[in-house]
Amino acid sequence: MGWSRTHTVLTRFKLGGTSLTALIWEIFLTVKHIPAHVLYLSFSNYLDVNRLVANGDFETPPSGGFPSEAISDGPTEIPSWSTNGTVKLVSAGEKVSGGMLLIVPRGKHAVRLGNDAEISQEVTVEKGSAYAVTFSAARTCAQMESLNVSVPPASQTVDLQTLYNVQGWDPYTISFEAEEDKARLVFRNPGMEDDPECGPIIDDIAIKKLITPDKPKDNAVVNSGFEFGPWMFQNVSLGVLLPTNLDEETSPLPGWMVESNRAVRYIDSNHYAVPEGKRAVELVSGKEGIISQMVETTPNKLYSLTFSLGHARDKCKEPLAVMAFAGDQAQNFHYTPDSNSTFQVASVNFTAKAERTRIAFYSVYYNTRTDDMSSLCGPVVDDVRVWFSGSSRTKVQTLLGLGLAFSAYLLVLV
Ligand SMILES: [Ca+2]
Repeated sequence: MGWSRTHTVLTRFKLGGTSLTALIWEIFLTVKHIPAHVLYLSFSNYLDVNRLVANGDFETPPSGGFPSEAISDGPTEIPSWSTNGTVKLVSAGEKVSGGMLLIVPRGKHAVRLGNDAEISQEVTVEKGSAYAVTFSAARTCAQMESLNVSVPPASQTVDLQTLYNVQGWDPYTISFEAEEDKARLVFRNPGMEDDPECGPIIDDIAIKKLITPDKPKDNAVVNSGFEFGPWMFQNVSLGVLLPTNLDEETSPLPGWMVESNRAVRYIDSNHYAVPEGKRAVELVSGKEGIISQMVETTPNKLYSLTFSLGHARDKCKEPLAVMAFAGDQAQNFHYTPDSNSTFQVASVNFTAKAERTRIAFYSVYYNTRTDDMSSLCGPVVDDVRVWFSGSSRTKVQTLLGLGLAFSAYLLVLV
């Protein structure tokens, strides 16, 4: 974050803040060299708002007021959004006909999409760049509810059938590559349910430009520590679900693919134990949640795949184990609880057979949390490395050889 932008944020904050916060920021301003991450953390809530698309949280009141407070019964307009079909603004605490309480992920309002209904908005993007869209979704009554998210021509249907946690909603992310400088973001309910009160609820729609990090010299894995990924709300503790990628080219987690029919959870160090950096993945879907990457290799060379295997400290019931694949090698690793650390390092040796080798991970077990016995959880994977193991083995052997020679020399001297 540049200083001028920081200052703008500070000034804006002061305008809306109380005199006490203004005073605190005056003191901050007089202190030079404030680490960027300190300011970033301090303003995380402010930045959250900035990352939402226009009225992405559906808290902007329509001209006639929210339907729960409005007198007229006409169709509701939703500020900043175009709608098609039965789209309703819903409020926290409302009940559907069956008496079921509607779930509003955050704040007081969200939208519900009826049969074949959609909402859309044009967003400004940079042609050729990749973006991740993060949104929260909940199903209402139907078991088979799903949500189609598209940025034409890219389109993806997110299955809302699996409840990943007991709160009844989850943040999800999908990605797209911008073909023009404007993109139309469309959320549609593809379902045709008998009950018109059914249909998915969506909230908190945010967008983030994706950056693919450079591959480090000593590691063939791109985005090896999962630090580059979709937007996460700082004050939401549920992580972000990464559904199946339809397109290998654009992933909300650059470099990685979710190639199975269930999601994996992208987690942050604010709410979970993360082995390295601020982000990692939690394998929450057993064998049905596979994360993979094709890494560049040299045929016939000996490689080592190493990774951190951890516990997210989210009350996940053990045992936790992952199956790790590297080329034709597959090996399972059990997480061993340790009071001093939340993770351990595991490794698989393999000989590359081609110029690209698939590495992949899934959870051996289907785990749930011990407190509610139903929220899905699992082992954490982070800090994935693939490197030549032949060269380092030679080095070790050379060192051992030198050591032996030196010992023999000492013996001769004695
Ligand atoms: Ca990490």
